[in-house]
Amino acid sequence: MAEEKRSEPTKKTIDPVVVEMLEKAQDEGVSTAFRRAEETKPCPIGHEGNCCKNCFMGPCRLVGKTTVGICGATKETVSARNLIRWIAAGAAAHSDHGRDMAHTLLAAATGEAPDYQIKDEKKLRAVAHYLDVPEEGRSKEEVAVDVAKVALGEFGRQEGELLYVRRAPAKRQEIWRKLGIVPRGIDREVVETLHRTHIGNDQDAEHILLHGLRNALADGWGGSMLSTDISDILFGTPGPVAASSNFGSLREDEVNVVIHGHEPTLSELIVAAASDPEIVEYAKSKGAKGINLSGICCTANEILMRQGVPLLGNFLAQELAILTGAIEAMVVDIQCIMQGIVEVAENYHTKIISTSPKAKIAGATHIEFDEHKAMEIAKSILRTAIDNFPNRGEVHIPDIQDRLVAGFSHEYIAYMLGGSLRESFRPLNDAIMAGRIRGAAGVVGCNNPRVTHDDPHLYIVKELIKNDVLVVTTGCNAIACAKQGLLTPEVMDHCGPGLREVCQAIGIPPVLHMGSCVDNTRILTVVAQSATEGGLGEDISDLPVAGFAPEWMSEKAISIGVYFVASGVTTWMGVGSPVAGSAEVTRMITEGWKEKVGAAFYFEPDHRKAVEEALAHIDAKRKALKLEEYSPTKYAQSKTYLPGDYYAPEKHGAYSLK
Ligand code: XCC
Ligand code: SF4
Repeated sequence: MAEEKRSEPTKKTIDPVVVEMLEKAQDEGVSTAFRRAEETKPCPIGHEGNCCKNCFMGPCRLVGKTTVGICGATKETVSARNLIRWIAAGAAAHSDHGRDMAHTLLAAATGEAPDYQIKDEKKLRAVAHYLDVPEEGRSKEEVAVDVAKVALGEFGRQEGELLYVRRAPAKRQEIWRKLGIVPRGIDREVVETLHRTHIGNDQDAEHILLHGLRNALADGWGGSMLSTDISDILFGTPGPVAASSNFGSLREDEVNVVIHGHEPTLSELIVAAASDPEIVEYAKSKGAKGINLSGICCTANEILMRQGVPLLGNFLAQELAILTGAIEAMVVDIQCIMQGIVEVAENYHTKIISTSPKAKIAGATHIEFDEHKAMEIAKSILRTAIDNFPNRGEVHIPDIQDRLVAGFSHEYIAYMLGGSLRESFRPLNDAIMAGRIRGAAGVVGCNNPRVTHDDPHLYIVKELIKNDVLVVTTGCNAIACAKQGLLTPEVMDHCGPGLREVCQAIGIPPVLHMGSCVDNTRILTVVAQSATEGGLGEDISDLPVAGFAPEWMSEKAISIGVYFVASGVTTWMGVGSPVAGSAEVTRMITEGWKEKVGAAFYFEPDHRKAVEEALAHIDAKRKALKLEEYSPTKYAQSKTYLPGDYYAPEKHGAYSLK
């Protein structure tokens, strides 16, 4: 090992915990994604979208003198096809998750899954209205059965329009109808993408990309939105909750169970089971003080928002968490689970427990989840973790944690703005119109070891709030923000004066944690309601807003980015461009989509430039609306900020925060 070249962790991340753990990984010769990213350079041909492997005459690499594939497909065709296949995969992942939520709702409502209840009846009845399900005078179970069935029908719908399309502003719907990109059925659009991109089919890049927009809309205004809604019905619509983040949330004297993946279905029950007296007693019988839960990726965001369970870390922390030697079990469900965790876990006592019938990992322990016996399975998972506690070796837990406030559903934001009697987005629109808030931005998405971990995420969020732009965040960006204290009241000090004043008056932080990746649809709802509230034009594309995915890597991130754009929000993706090989496709998704749907899809690896461009974009939108020109010195020069204005952990109860 001594011969091996050491890399400098401080160049790989801005998170001190990650630095500490990367040092440990090097000391112990454990391979992580950070190291593998150093060793495995991206294939330059595929990186730019110039490789087609859609048939076995190829794969065709369109580089140098080769400008077309064996079948004659051009760079434009290949590049566009590759991009929309990513959309299909991303939309499929989100939507299949949504489908499972609908199945769980149906099973809960018919009594077949007795461990689940309808926790949020108000939300159920609201969703029933969107889905044309009669609800007056009917029991919540009756309504839920129909809501679940209609939701499931949306996946298999063959004709017409997805019902949720009507939740978009009228003008937006018109744009979609004129272009012929209103999604007809969730599954149908995914299948059609695969069909169109099969050899010898759709070979007009512009036409291919149009369907890409439709497929992404089927995710945003279909599968993902249903997923968020049904999760809220089953587990409650989130409201503010205080918790902690980072590896300091692990406990040396307790059984540490880490929940990782995307679905709340099982993890909600693990949270409940962890405080079951019988389970706690069992943990004590093995020498532990109790059970300590924490989460990674979006399962973490889900159970943070509703249960206050601490966020351990984001995507790139999954392998490093195991290196602490303190984790008895990492329970994974679906999506963003690196196969690498199994190999890392072989060096420690940690058990990787896979649970989804859709996702087994070679070498992991599989305890398959079944919603009909959910609690029983949750308990058996916890017992397996407890049994593993005596096998612990040396433990190294970095002593760093931060506090956070999360749980800003769009319902809660509306309530917060107007109170329970007149929930509305009026005050937000007014603040933007007056220039107190310059605009708003959604900053979301993954980690990618091709860039300095968390650096683009944090830079962009900090720059935006400094410039009076309100930030909403989800996914791994939300976790990055949490770990660096950006979801705390102190962050008010980094805000522009106007934004600070508004946040104090309403009692919100300037960076609002809105949930998991599927919850990006909460952002769609906010922009849709803001656009229809009045004063800021008539359509989402009129709003002074922007989207960012600074460290994206997943196909889901592409689908999210494209449904933002298709909905009218110009979006900046970081890292690099998967269509760089085709100037023509690059033009089509920027200038071309701006003409078609009123928003552009940019890939900008320089995050400083991305923020500058987005601020200019926000100002241009303000100007088009004839709003007052934004001035950073106009408001709130008296510095009246009272720390702790909105932060009241004793009111919301913090899970395991000691
Ligand atoms: Fe996965 Fe949702 Fe990306 Fe994080 S952000 S790496 S997709 S966990 Ni959605
Ligand atoms: Fe090559 Fe065409 Fe086959 Fe793609 S579809 S691999 S470009 S021959």
